[in-house]
Amino acid sequence: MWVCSAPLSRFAAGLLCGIPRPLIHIRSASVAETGTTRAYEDQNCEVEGYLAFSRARIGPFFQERPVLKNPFLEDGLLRGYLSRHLPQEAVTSDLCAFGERMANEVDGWGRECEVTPPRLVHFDAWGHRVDHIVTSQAWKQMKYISAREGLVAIGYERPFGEWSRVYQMSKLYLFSPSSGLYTCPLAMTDGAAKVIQSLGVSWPGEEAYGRLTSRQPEHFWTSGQWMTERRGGSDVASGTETLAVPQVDGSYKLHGFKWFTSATDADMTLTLARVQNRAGATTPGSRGLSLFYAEVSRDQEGRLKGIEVQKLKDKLGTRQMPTAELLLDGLQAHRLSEEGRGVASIANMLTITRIHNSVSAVAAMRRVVQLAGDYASRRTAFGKLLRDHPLHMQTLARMEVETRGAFLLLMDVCRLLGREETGIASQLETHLLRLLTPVVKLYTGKQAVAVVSEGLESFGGQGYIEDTGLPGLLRDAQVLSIWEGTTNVLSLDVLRCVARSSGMVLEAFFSHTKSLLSAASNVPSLTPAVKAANGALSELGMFVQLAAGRDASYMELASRDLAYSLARIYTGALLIDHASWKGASPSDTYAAIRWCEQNLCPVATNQASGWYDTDTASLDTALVYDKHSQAQ
Ligand code: MFK
Repeated sequence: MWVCSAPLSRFAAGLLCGIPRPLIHIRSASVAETGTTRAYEDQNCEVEGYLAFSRARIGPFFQERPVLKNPFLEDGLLRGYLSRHLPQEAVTSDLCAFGERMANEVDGWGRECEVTPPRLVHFDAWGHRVDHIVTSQAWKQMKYISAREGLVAIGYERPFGEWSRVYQMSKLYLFSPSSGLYTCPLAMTDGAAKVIQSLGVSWPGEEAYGRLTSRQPEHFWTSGQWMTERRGGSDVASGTETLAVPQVDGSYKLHGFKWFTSATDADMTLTLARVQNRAGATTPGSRGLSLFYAEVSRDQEGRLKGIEVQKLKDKLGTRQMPTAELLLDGLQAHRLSEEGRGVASIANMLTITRIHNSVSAVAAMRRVVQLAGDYASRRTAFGKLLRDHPLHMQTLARMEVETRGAFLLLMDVCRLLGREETGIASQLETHLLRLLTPVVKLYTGKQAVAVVSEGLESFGGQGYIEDTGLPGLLRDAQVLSIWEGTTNVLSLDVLRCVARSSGMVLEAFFSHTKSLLSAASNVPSLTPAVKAANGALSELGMFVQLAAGRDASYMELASRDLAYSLARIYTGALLIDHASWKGASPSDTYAAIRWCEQNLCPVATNQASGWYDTDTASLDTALVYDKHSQAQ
């Protein structure tokens, strides 16, 4: 207990020696006794004889901290969505217990992963090259819990049939913000299992598949996804230099340089390389790439076989996770795909990792909204709690609307994935899944940065302080729009799938969105939202008609706005659909209305303003490189 003693008072007074003495009067118990901010404020009254900045004057200063509560119980939309679509008691009780673990146990490990980042030991004490990536105990715990909780396994055991992916991703969504970025290796592990499964589970991938989908921690493996080389990560077709040299036993030796490899402590990897023919020649471009499987192992001396870890990357965020530059110097590997079918074969992995990316994005938004809401119920400013300031609540409500929309978009893609994997997806649903996978990834990746940034601001200066754990949320969010395809690369992927399907993916989009909206058209409270979404859908239809006659550069300039329009309109329809469900809350309706008040179809608006016209590209370039100054 902190008390003001008379001797201390006299000592302090003696030290002052002529300096004007502040007046402090202590009339209440200490903060530690009462535990309230109010009591602390009462202390800052007047008492004679204290130094301006002595301990007694400053007091045991503290602010209320936001408390992480069970993220399952705190998330009304998640629980509403599940009670509508997957109401099984086994799911609810598992997610509730898992959420409890997040709040009481796992979140602390996640913090430990952040403050104890991995390090690379190149040589042992005797000069032997070992290339050990040393990770924290907490990081290892994450691997253990991932296996035990079936965070990958659920997607393959399929305990709830077509809804198993929704269940798995809901669990990952609870795990992600507390996981110390362990969701990254899990994304790649899930993606690798999916690729092996899609190519047929047989040698050499058979054992790996069993391990990737195992619930036994000692058996469980994680996988890498080594795609990015020195010449860049987006243009895989021309950037991949790694050579695959055939061996007499049918295996290959890989020689190349992987420039970004995430979670490099993985047990195995999938990677792309160019098969060298007998004359030493390779096929350029995408058609020269094949998909390989390699295990990461050590020789008897402890050296990595066929791999040298050049360095660990020094990154803005995701510091919990080892990201390395690797020299592949004769790494033994097995070809999984047909020759030249590498990109098409790894595309299954990209679909899965892009959905995982969206899980992390939406989970980051949800986490910051939850913490900000909790803080607003504790923190007083200008004489009242933050939650009693309407402008503050408006800001949090806008974040909440973004988060809800993103959540429903994500879950719908998980639903579609589950239907496709269980063989019950219609042609329309298969098209929707192909179209919406890049859309959900690019849109939620961007939203996450905006919402998490706004969330940090809602804590005032504390949001900028490292040991609150809050800045890490923003740093980690920033990668979500970069890896697994940047916003622009994914916007072009949207165009590519429209073209390759001869527009069928768009037809599926229009058809399904219309049916969602017409099902809700008899709900009076949703009328403004339905009207806005229908209007935006018509605008999009007109844009598509007009764009049919335009050249590739017009479409390229429109592609990002097109992807945003698809995301906003479809999400609006999902919010409306959810709000029209009989178990929905008034807040579900309010969120749907608020979402649909924004510009749902920016591609139509910007098209009308001439943003994609022929001369725009050169004007954009001139603007970016403008060196003209009035002063010259
Ligand atoms: C929190 C968790 C987050 C996850 C953590 C993961 C950490 C890992 C970090 C990384 O590894 S980041 C690096 C990830 N790299 C990328 O995402 C690459 C970005 N670039 C692209 O996505 C390009 O669009 C692509 C490399 C795919 C373009 O390559 P190509 O060779 O020009 O593609 P092309 O010729 O259009 O398509 C080749 C085949 O693939 C076609 O099949 P077919 O030959 O049968 O017609 C395409 O249909 C198919 N394909 C391409 N993209 C596809 C696809 N299929 C399905 N979905 C797609 N998205």
